[in-house]
Amino acid sequence: MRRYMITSALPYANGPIHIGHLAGAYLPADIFTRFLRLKGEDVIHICGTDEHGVAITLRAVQEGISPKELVDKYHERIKSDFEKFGISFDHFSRTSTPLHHRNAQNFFLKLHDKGYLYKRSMKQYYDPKMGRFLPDRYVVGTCPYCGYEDAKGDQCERCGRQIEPGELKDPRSALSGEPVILKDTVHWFFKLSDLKEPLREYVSSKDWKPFVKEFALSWIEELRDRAITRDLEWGVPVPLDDPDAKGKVLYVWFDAPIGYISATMEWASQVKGDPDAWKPYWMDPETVLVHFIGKDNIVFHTVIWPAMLYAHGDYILPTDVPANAFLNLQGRKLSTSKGYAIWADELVESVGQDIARYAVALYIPEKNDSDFNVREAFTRTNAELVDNFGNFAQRVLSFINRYMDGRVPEPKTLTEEDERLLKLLRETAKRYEELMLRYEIRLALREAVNLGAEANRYYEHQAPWKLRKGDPDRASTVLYVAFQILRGLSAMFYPYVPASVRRLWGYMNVSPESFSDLTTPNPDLAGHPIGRSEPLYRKVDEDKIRQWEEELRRRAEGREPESKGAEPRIGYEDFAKVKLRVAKVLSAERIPKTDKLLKLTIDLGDERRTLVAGLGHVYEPEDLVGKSIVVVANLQPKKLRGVLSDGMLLAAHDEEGKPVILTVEREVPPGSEVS
Ligand code: B3M
Ligand code: ZN
Repeated sequence: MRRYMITSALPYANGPIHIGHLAGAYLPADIFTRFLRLKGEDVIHICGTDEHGVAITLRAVQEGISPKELVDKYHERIKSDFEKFGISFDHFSRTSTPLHHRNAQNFFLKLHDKGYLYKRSMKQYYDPKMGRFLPDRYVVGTCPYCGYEDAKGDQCERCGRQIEPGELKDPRSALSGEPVILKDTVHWFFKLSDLKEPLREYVSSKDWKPFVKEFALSWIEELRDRAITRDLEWGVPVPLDDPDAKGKVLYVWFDAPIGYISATMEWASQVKGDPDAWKPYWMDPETVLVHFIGKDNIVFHTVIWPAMLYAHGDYILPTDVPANAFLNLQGRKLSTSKGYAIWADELVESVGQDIARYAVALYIPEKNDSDFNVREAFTRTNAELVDNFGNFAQRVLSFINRYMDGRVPEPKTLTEEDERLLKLLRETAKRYEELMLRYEIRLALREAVNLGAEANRYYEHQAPWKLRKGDPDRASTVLYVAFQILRGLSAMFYPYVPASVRRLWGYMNVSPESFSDLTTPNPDLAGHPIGRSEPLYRKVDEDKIRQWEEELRRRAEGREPESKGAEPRIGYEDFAKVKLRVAKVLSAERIPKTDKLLKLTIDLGDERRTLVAGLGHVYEPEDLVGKSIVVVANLQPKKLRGVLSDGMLLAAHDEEGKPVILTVEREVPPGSEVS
């Protein structure tokens, strides 16, 4: 048994979780972890919300609430998003806890005491209007190289050059739009340049994904000391008795990864009930420490965090950092701020947890950016999960229930074809396992799907429903083999679609044994009683796929949401433009040569008006006289059959479309407002 410490990047507590987050880190981490658990390894998967940093404070300003209110809100939301998606953390914490603040401060002090930190004065952009220092990327100005006028303070998006503080011309604040100044401030720097050698050695020794390793190595070559404190009120205060430390907090990327350790400590005391239980996970060199992250976090996890751990000295360094590239959606970049995403919760509500997980798992951007296309995603899920795996399960179990007394039959003579299939199961499981351990989560799934397809072909070809009468022994053998394969498939599908496989295990009456048990054909299963089964999945139908396509087009174009029935909603302001009033009908007559139109004279309190209404086929003119009706009083007048209609009467329409006029429930004076 090996010990694994698995982490997923701590999401910023400033927005809900969407499929880009899930595909980039949480889903592959969950699949990997579930696989290890099923293998019987000692594994914990830790996560939590990242609640500090400028991104949080700015979002709080935008939402008009305090940073504390913001992180409380999104901590809960994110936690529930993950639960809905079936991401099974052993513990989900947050970085605003007192325990974490203490840990981050102690970590800082340890590096300080060991001489890895030094204080230095530097110039930094300052927004006099907002009264705050600004991170470089919140400053815009003219690029000194290419003259681009909207260059960011750290990099020009047009020419791609890095820009040092002070180089930007006419710098302005991206927040207030006002000119910014460079102001002196003091910060603590981490002597990363001293650690080049050990870091290079560390990364070189690793068998990481090539793009991760190359990225880390090239970064190490350019390694410079970095400020690890910031001028901000929100965060972990710098724990030094130094007047310069006042008003300063630890840089969010310094405290956040320490959050992995804090969360594990919390798990130890709160979940395990043993406050020391976290130690082997972070201190024993035998532990496999794995960080699942998106590619924008590579440098922090492969260079800076290992440097922090190395400098600290008490902890192990990451064993592997299986970073993923980015997920796009219908060919476009996802964007939380622009609302262009599929959110975790709505996807699960729409298609169910396992269909959602499967669809996203198909697009884990393991090597390159990938593009989630709803039609393709659901079509493939329908074919691979519902038709291939789900149907096979249902066919085998219902056949056993119906014709074999609900017991896995005794095999008679195994044919070459039967043996081939059982062998294929063992071989597939082996390849699956190897791929999984290399984080080739998509390829591992291919193995399972291919075996499922092979099993369906076998079943179809053997056609036990035909053998049942003429050759019952043969039918028994086929069902025996099919059940063994199904059991193996269940283990391989489990990490991807855990809830439905748990249901399946219930139907099969097998307890979730280990991966290797489940994927090894077991002769003792002959005679094993199974339970009633139900179909595992429902397909995503064409209507739903179209709805998603339309909805995503709408989001891409930034159009307002439309209610069910495609009715666009209006705001109250729009409604308030319509002036509705009660009117009394003074007289009514038919307009000659029409069969529907009536000309009404109405009393609006302070004025009389004429209006034309298409009621003549339902109402006699005299029925209307004296009635209090409701009219739109501020409609543009319009001529109908030569009569100017100045207003419009409201009527409901019955089952046959015939008008039924609106009246008031109690008499009110003519002209009364309706709203
Ligand atoms: N919160 C960045 C991100 O969500 C950051 C990850 C922290 S992991 C220690 O992309
Ligand atoms: Zn430029």
